[in-house]
Amino acid sequence: MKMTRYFTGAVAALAGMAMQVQAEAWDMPTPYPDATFHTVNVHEFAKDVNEATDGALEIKVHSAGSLFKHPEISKAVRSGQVPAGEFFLSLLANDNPVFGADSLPFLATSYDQAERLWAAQKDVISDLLDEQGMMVLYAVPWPPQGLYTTKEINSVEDLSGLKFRTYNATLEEFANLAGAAPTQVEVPDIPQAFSTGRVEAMITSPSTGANSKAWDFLSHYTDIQAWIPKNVVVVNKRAFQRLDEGVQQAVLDAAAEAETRGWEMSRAETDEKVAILEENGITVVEPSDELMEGLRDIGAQMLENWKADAGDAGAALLDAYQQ
Ligand code: PCA
Repeated sequence: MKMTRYFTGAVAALAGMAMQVQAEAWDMPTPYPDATFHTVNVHEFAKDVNEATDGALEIKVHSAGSLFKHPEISKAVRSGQVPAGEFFLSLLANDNPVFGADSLPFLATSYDQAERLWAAQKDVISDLLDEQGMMVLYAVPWPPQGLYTTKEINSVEDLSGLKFRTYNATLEEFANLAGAAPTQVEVPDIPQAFSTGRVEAMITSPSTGANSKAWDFLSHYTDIQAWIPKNVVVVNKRAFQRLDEGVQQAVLDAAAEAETRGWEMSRAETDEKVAILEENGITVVEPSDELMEGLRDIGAQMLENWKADAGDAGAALLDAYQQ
């Protein structure tokens, strides 16, 4: 029995009784569909907590925005409407630009860089979320973001005028700078947005492209590996503090495991999902030098804009990251 990890002998028996009396169920909204590796990881996390606490805390995962729509999830946790939730970290960039650092083009494009960026972000983000009554449990990155289109793209000019699916403010800024027309679309709505012609291009991971069956509605994947954005899993602080100490520890332990497992899953996803795109007939393209130069120019401009917005906190974050 896993409980023996933190209780022994008679203490375990007593605590076990106490836990049964206080058994608690948590609703946990998440934004992405069940087949998404992040969601698989969250389910695993919930199962680990349930087992480690011998059922004292049962976390019920509500995936794909079914309980709260994605933009509402952080607010729901903040206000205590739900005790825990998962969301795309950079969605909070409107509160403070440091939340958006992982979505800046070409700042961190490899997993090693993404790890260093998260190490540099973690404390300031934890403090900011703490002020909002939330606590960070773990963060997991998506695979590097690539360009999906209905035609071959050789330069930034080729993106001009395209109806462009976006998922946060930074990507919207990117689309505008590329001369495209941004529209915010949540992952579960991607296939319909393409098939009805509402959008005709997007930047996202091989995971989201493959899970959305991108081959049904577009033809080209250009492997620009532009940034590695993260999801974060948070709890409401008061809800966490109400838990028995042993249960709190079990949640923290399961979260640490979920973070390690999630980063491994993400690394494994990249090649696996690109292969699936290819098998299903998508043309996978290495970006031309001209395209990359144009994209890097946009990235450089976005970094300048971000620095101006993010002030001292942003400068400190970049310093920590670049060390
Ligand atoms: N998939 C999510 C976020 C980043 C990613 O790879 C999306 O497309 O919204």
